Amino acid sequence: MAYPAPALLDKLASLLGAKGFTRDPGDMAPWLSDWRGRYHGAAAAMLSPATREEIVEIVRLCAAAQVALVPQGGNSSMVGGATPDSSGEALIVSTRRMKRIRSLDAEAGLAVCEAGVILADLHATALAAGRRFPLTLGAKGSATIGGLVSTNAGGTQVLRFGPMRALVQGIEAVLPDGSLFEGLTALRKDNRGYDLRQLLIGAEGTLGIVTAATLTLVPAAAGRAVAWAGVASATDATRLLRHLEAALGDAVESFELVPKSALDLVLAHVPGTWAPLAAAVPWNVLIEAVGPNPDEPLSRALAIALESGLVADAVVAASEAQAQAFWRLRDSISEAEKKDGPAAKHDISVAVGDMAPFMTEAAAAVEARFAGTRVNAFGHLGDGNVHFNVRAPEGAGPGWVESIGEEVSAFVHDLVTAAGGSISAEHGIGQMKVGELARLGDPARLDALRAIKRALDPANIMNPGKLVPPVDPMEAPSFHQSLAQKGVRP
Ligand code: FAD
Ligand code: 2HG
Ligand code: ZN
Repeated sequence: MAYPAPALLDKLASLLGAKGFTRDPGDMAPWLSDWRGRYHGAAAAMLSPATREEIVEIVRLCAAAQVALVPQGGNSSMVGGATPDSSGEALIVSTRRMKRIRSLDAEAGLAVCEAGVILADLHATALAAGRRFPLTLGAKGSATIGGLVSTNAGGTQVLRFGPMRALVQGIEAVLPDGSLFEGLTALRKDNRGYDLRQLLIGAEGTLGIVTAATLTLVPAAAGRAVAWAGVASATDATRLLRHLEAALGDAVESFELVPKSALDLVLAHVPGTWAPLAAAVPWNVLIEAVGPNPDEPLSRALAIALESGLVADAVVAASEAQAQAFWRLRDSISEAEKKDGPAAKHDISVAVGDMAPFMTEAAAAVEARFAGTRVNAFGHLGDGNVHFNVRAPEGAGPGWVESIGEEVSAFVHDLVTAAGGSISAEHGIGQMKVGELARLGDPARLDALRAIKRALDPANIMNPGKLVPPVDPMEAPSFHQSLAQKGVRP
């Protein structure tokens, strides 16, 4: 990879104008570190194009000069996916000026959004048209359509509607040679060979820059009921989900697990929050059901669960404000955990029915092996995906994740792999897990990933160092390399 020559930077500056080009360290600083503050990079410049044509030109120029490009949306990646490396050779390509919803067809249930449209803005626009985009997550105020597509994001409505992959009908993207893939048409049937659209979903910016996407909208919910329930164990939480599904069918849209540890973190660090239940319970679940009048069947189903002893206590939100307060508790867990101190983060999945026993056994094993650590496992239990985060022992310094935390992660990932699960359920690989993917990935899958990357991006200009492990695992950043340097064999 080459450092961009002054002539190239001049060309880009005149192409993009003052609003679209900066090398100012102050302007660039917020975009050079990840949300969790674990990765810090450098860039030769930050480009903020306003149109897809400008992106085509940027990519053509940089492909010819073999200059690395790091696509960036809201920079809310949990795996350092949008943070450039420390060489300072790369150019950030931000979609922050591409915020237009090009069209919204309420009848057809389709919205064509530019890559920089912020998720919460799409929610609001769809709602005003009597529709909704059924994917949401805690970073909805900053995550963009381009970032969500490129990470195949999940969130808290996957239970019913699936992840981004299930909601993207078309994609427009600039490929690594600067050609424009115009695939926005929403075709229900299209068998012209390999599906480039699906290949770009979850590609984490390594196969091109998504400029727009055609997304599915569903009818706005007639009503919603949000409840908070306390249970004795994660196994009881899974039983409660099955009970609610039997009683309410697919009206159950969200079923989020919140352990006491996570609730305590939120109550301690997020002002204006309070516990929904009178007495503390070991595990909480946040439930959302939709339909014409979902309060009544949800309350009835919870009353049956209370009578049978499956649920210790439960409250159905009496107002929209209370419903939002419950969701705030759930959506603030990451922020509270970050304020509290270092944690080794693991976005894992196993088969839905295996998750409760896995969590219990894995938490005991981790806490026994690494004295003082505290497992904080929360999230999308109904999808078999929890964030199995391991908090550092009290008083541990900020370098804990880079030292012991990586050994903890190797330990957790080994357990997940042995259970037939995934080390990345929804956040992607980014730079955080490249080494672990190389260490634990199925060789056939890794070979195919590398072959696809080589075929579409032979010069490796698109988000280098992310997602695709190098052939020699010792070249992988972080994990494997640093563990090996420390003489640790995971
Ligand atoms: P960025 O962080 O900017 O980029 C993410 C990746 O996509 C990078 O690899 C980047 O290079 C690439 N990229 C960005 N834009 C483009 C583009 N236009 N073309 C090609 N590549 C591009 N994720 C979940 O799945 N579920 C959750 O529940 C969830 N909750 C979160 C809660 C919080 C508080 C935070 C901070 C994050 C959460 N995330 C979650 C992670 C993150 O928000 C999502 O992965 C989101 O999809 C990232 O969007 P972004 O616009 O911020 O992308
Ligand atoms: C969530 O579900 C996000 O809240 C973030 O995916 C998880 O902070 C995390 O580990
Ligand atoms: Zn999540």
